[in-house]
Amino acid sequence: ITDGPADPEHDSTATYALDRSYVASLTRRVLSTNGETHAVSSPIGRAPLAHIPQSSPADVAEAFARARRAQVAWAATSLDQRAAALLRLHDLLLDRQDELIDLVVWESGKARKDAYLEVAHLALTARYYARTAHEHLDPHRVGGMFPVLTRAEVHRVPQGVVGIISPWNYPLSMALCDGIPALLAGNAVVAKPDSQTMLTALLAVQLLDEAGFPPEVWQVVAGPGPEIGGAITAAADYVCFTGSTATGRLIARQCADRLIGCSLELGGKNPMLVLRDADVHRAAEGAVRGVFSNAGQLCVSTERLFVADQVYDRFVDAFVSRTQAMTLGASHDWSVDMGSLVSQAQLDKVTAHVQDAVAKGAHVLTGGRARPDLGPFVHEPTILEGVSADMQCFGEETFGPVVALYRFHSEDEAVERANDGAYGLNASIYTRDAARGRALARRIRCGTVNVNEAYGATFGSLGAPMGGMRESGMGRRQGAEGIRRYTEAQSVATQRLVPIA
Ligand code: TXE
Repeated sequence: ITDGPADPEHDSTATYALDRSYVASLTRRVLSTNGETHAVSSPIGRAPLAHIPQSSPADVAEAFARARRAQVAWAATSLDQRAAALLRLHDLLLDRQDELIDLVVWESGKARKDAYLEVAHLALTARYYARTAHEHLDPHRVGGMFPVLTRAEVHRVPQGVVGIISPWNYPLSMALCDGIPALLAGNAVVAKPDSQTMLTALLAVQLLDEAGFPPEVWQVVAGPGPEIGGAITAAADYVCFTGSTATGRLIARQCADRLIGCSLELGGKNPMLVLRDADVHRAAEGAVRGVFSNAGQLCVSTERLFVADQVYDRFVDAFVSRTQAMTLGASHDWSVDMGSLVSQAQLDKVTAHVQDAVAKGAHVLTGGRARPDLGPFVHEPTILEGVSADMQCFGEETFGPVVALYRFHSEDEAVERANDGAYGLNASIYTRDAARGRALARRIRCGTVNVNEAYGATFGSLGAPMGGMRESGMGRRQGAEGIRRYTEAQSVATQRLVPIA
């Protein structure tokens, strides 16, 4: 495997050429008047991709003014009309998947298989919300203390204009998955996708336009987080943020000052528990997906693996051999199992965590090195043993293809260690006794717990809310919570005109 020709205009392994007119057709959707641009290059051979127009704080204000005007008419359309547009978006996503996957791979360097999962996740999200819109949003009658005298009903009123600040790790699904329910609920959106992955986000917006959403209800701004993100939190009626815990905390403070709501999907240090009765091969297969999908740049990915004493050696053999069989690379080839990290910054963080652990006595069972021969930011899938509390990767999120293995002797001990630390996003449990797994799940303080799957269950059921406890954030995407957060409850009570005695 090599990192390919790395020429976005002429790469024969990609389906679409990123020529100038193609890039220009995407970037014109950014609201930018100051003439400034930001150069973006690909993790695949550092190929130059595009110059993205940058927005100023005044552009952000203008984006909000336009969105606010458009939102009124949008909220007056029927829920069925908005749901129909979502179903058209679903079809467009599937029709244009090769093009979308190409862009995701160019911008993020991830494996093509991982990029495909983004398309699937987003299309399913669009369909799920289109089909459940009435269930989540229809007004409903409530019984009052004196129902004979009072008719009380609860309506779901849109927040107004929602600011969405999204990261680079899932350029396509993060670009729209939080915005889809916001639009469906009658809001307009001002979105700031991450600078590294703007082209994918802009192609997604082009599909929104083609699906029939009025362009003015989805404004796109671009620029550095503190300046442009700050202008968003200063003007939005509600903010949805996905990113680091440090930035999430900052945004929460800004929103608190303005008394507006926000949802924050932040970091994790997600545990997996392999119980003594687990099918070790299934658990090892799940661990490969849970740890190395998207090269570990996934909020719900497994970074701590607790294995029962009785199956430890068998599990480790199976996990290490499966890991060593993975095909690495930074290219458009479908054969790549684990792709590149997104940037030098991510590679530096992963390398620092591994080197720090090794310097303090951890043992590398497999991996451990960057692979510049395969791509500038490729890092081997890495399994560590002997990680202790003085090492960075013990409690800090690595957000890369690195996992620490620990042995446990009792389930109480495993639960206690899984709950240790600041985060509470996702956990997984492997056992042949599903009922025992579910009972154990209830003792783990994470927003999602998967039994016999590393992270997939909540994605399989988009009706299940997904998000973090403690420093992993607040609020939920998916399910009823994922759409009702974009509304305010309004109660309307009507007194019946009975004669007053
Ligand atoms: O995050 P930031 P970075 C974690 C992961 C990663 C680390 C750093 O551990 O290694 O964070 O990544 C915007 N106001 N996650 O530096 O800074 C910024 O432009 C408003 C986990 O990318 O949080 C970008 O679009 N916005 C995570 C987004 O926030 C601001 C996904 C994320 O940037 C801002 C990504 C500000 N003051 C990183 N500062 C997950 N939960 O999946 C920055 N931004």
